[in-house]
Parts: sequence; structure tokens; C-alpha cells
Amino acid sequence: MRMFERHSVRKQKDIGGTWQLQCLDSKGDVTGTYSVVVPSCFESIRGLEKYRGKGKYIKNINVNGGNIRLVFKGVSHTADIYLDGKHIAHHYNAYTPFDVVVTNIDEGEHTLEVIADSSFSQASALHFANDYRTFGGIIRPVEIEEIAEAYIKYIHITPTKNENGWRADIEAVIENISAEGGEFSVEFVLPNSKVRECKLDFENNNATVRTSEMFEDVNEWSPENPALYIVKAKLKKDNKVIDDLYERFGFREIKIDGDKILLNGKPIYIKGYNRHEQYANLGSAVPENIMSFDLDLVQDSGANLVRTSHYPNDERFLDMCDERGILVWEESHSRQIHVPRMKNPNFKKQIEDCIEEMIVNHYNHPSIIMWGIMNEGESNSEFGRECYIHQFEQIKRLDKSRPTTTASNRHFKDLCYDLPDIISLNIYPLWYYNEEPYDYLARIRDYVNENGGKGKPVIISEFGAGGIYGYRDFNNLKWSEPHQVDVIERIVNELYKFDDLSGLILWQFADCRLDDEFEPLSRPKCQNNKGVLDIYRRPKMAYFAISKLFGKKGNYRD
Ligand code: ADA
Repeated sequence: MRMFERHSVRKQKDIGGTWQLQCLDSKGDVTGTYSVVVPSCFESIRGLEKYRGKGKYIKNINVNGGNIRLVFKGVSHTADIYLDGKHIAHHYNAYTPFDVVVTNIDEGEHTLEVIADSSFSQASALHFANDYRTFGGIIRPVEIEEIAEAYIKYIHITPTKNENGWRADIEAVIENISAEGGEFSVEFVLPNSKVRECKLDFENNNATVRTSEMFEDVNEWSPENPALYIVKAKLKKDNKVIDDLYERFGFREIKIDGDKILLNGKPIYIKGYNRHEQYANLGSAVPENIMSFDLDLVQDSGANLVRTSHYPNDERFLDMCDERGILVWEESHSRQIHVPRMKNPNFKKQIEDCIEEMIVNHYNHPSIIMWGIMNEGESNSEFGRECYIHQFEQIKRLDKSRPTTTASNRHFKDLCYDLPDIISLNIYPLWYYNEEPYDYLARIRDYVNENGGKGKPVIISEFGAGGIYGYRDFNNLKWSEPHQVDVIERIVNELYKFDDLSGLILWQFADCRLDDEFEPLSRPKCQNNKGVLDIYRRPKMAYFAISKLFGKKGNYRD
């Protein structure tokens, strides 16, 4: 379920494989029954290619009795979980994990039911008809764990560099589900064979322990040398190990120094792709080998970053980025959320839950170098500004170790350039508007400098053009591959003339399917065709062009 081992004591297994799926109408009546594999999307099942609504997944599971923890890595987009007919959990948002603990369950067979709902309504402030499809179903793995009377919920590791070497601040949160008494402690086995034991004091059945350690001779994590280390935590009760959790991290530090982004003290230059988590007819249930192939294509083209546009990604993909030294801009789930949607009574809780779950679950990935919010949200309104302030404050409460950003397309009207640590601009000259790239960006940057953004790092977070795979001719018309190459080449060569940019991120890595209802007249094939690869990862001419362009530029600002 992850790319590294997480336990030796706690028993954990993947309960994917074959499930029964019943499609349900608005009254809850069954309209169709299918035998499906989990994880998968409704839309990858023959006959459900355009399905939007509810599906009930059913599986009988055998348990040994005692306490179990069910972990859902992604259910799209709203989940209701039932065990033996009893409702035990509810979750909104396809792209963040959630879990539920069931205590004192009898040994034997139990019926697990997961109702996934992909319908759009006022109940859903983040999932709506958009320029990427909200697929339906159990799109990521499901795990069952056997846990003791207490267990380790998570461990966060924060590395910082100082004159004596590296320091790691370690925090672990433990839940005592039985509320039983006893002498509890956590033993940390750290890099360089350091061992630390911390006593626990539970308050309301939860306890947090912290320890800090200095490490003199360790390898830093970097794109060139993505060195990774494991922290092993053992939870003891009356000196007997009852649970454990392994976490992986890297000694790397991200800081802002004036208009530069420093990775371990060196200014970096970002050459990246915006990537939707989608593959052909598998939709957003992307298998590991496709994730790995995508990262081959990222690295082979000379890129050094992936932006998880526009939602938290699968942790297995982030694990692979950690291992390969690929930088990540991860962002909470939002694309073009305008004020009416921000005024949806569900918006505040839904976006804050997403930010919290993203950061709590993805905190230790060294590849993640910044957190993004509100892609092309209404940052040119006072109401929007209040929402941005609130979300940036929430991020800083959860993680002080990473800079923040937000991709703006409000250019000369934006009221929020003073809020993020890094200024990010989505620009589409030569595609959506006939502007000369250099002059257009220079004018936006003048406005940014006069309106709160002066002296901050600047990234071009989106630019690009559409190209239909296989459409080539001599007249270089829009939507042809040669035209796509021409626009990308002109923009990148102009952006390279700015010696104070911190990088650029191409829109987009691969074509992706949209919600059928989204602007069909401007999106041939109901796809966003600005990928340099098609939905099957077949390269367009633009993939070879961007590879040459990325190859021209180093990874570090001079
Ligand atoms: C915006 C948006 C992207 C995509 C792009 C496009 O910049 O952030 O998600 O929709 O436009 O292709 O128009």
C-alpha cells in the first residue's frame, strides 16, 4: 500500500480485489449489479463509462476479533461506510485518506459496505463540473489493520539544518482506544542507531510525544541524491510492545531568501509539469506502474517538479517522488472556486478538512516543497481574500517548515499578492489571448511589485497550448501539434530571458478527461488537450520540444 514497510508488529492487509458493486438510484433502489476490482472507478466498468451517482460496494471480510482500523485512501467523492449494516463513517472529498476504528469486533465474517457518491449538488462545494473529471468509486486502496488497545496515529518529522549539522524534531500522536490504565511509552529508533524512549500521559485518550535529535553525519535529500531515512516507533504498555509505526523522511530544508527558493541553502530553478491524476479509461484509479512510467517521462524530459493540479495526490506517487528526487508542489482540492461557491455553506469545512488531511497525511514527504491553495480562485474580491487569509493561516498552523503559494490568473486585479510566500502566475499568451509573452509577464510583474508581491519568488505555474494527438499539417493551425510546439517554444524562450524567475510549470503533462458537462465546445473529445502526451502517454511533438527546452536550463538559479 506504500513504497516502504510501515509495520512489523501491527497486522495490516489490503482488502482490494473483487467486490460487488450495486448502482443505486436517488431512492436507493438497485439499478445494476457488477463484479468489480477495487481500486477502480465506476467509469472504467463497461456500461458505466458516463455514470454519475451512487454505487454501493460490498465485500465480506474475515477478522480475528478485537479492534480493527479500516483505512480508505480515496473514495470519490463522498463516502458512507457500513459494517454489518451499521453506519460507521462518512467522508467528503475524493483525494484525502480517512480511517475508522471499530472496537471489540467478533471473530469471523463481517459485511463491509462502501457507498460512494459522485453526484454534484450544493452538498459538494469542491467537486463540481470541472476541467478534469470527478470520477466515482473507490479510487485508491482500502486496508484493514488489527490494532491493540492503543495505537500510533501518526508521526511527523521536521528536519532543520544548523551549523552543527541536522536536527530532527519528531512528534508522535497516540490514541488509547480502550482507555485502560497502564505504563505507556514510545521507543523511537532513529537514524545512526539512536534510540529514545518517551513516557506517555493520555488526556481524553490521546497523547502527543516529542523528541529532538542532532545528526552530524547524514546525507541530505536532494534531486541529485534523494537520501531517505526511516524512523521506527514502538508503542509499549507495561514494557510490552503492542503497536508500531515506521515513517520515512529526508534531511532537506526549504527556505525563502528574498526572491529565491532555497533547497538546502541552494537556489533552485523549477522546470515542471502540471499533472492530473488520471490515466485513459482507468480514470483517477491510476495503477502504480503507470505512476512510475509517468515519472520516467517526467525525468527523461529534464523536468524536476510535478504540481499535483488541483488536489492532493496518491501517497504512493509521492513516495515515488521521494525516492526519485522529484520535487512536488502539492495543493488542496480547488479549481476556479469563485465567490458564489465560496459562499456555499459547506465550503469552509470541506476545504479546511481537505487542507488538514493533506498536511497531516503527507507531512513527511521530502519531495513536497510547498503547499498550494485555491487555483485561480476569486483572489480579486474582498470576500475571496478573507478565504485565502484563513487557509494560509491554517497551513502555517499545521506546517511551518514549507512555503505557501496560490496560482493566480487575476493578474492585474489580484488583491492577494501579499499573502503567499511564493507568487505563482497562470498565463496563456498566444493561446487564450494574443499577447507577447515577455511584455505581458513584465506588465503583470510590475503590478505584482506594486501590490504586495515585491521581492518574493515568482513561478509561472501554468502556460501552454492545445494539441490534438496525431493532428499535423503544414498550415500550423490551432489544435495541431506543430502549433502547440510553436506556442510552447515561444513562451519558454521568452520566460528564460527573465533571470529572476524561480521557474515554470507547463500545462499540462498528459491530456485528461473532463466532466462531460464542462465547456464541451472548447474542449475537443471532452478532454483537456494541452498535454504533451495523450491520455495513453503517447508523446506528441510537444513532448520532444519541451524536453529540449528543459534540457537547456539547469536546475539551479545562477
Ligand atoms: C486554468 C486551470 C487549469 C486548466 C487550464 C486550461 O489555468 O488552472 O486547470 O483548466 O486553465 O487548460 O485552460
